Amino acid sequence: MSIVLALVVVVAEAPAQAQQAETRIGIDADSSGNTDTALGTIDDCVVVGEGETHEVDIFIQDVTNLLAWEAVLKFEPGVIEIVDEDVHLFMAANEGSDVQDVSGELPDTDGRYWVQAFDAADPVAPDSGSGVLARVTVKGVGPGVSDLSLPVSDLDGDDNPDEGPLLRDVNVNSIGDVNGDTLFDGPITDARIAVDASCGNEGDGIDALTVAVAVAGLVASLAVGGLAATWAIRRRPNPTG
Ligand SMILES: [Ca+2]
Ligand SMILES: [Ca+2]
Ligand SMILES: [Ca+2]
Repeated sequence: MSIVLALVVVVAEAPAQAQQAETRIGIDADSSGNTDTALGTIDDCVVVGEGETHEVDIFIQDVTNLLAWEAVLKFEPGVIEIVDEDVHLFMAANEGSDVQDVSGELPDTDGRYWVQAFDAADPVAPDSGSGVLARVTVKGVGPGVSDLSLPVSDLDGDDNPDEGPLLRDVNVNSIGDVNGDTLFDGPITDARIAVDASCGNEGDGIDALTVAVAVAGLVASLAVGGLAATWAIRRRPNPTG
């Protein structure tokens, strides 16, 4: 390799190192606008009706050579249920992929749904970049607001997390694991689904305004009513007259 060529290689690689961003995962409450390998607006809450189904996305950003992943999707079982999932999006986007879906509801654990997939392709077909790990169909089953999260949980109470998002790269290294317990330690974005209910703060503001207007209206009508009553009494003919 000539010195000039070597310099060109160094210069070309330096910015790529500097730009390597932290891998992030999360839930987009509304899948519209997302494609397999590109994300639109990440929505934190949607409103659906009881009996209505809706697609949310488990997304990933800035990953390198992802080959397998798993996460527990936590939700409020009285409000929504998980109907279906599709993991053949980001992981299946590159040529030669052979994505296997091993997701399912955890036994005897209301409100926890195991989403798990790996790319079994030979030769390997790992995926890099950003996109949709899984498109999950949820259904409204009762009024209320359900959190949708990908928690890191300590199930046996020994202060060490034993369940949570786990991402493996093509070399079987855990992606985004800082403390060495294999579980993902990077940023995780949660979402909410409101069934026949308001998404929260915004709605509460409107409700408070509605109440204030109603109270003002009541005060006004009482005042007008009071004036009318006073006027009627004054006009009443004098019984003695
Ligand atoms: Ca969205
Ligand atoms: Ca793949
Ligand atoms: Ca960890």
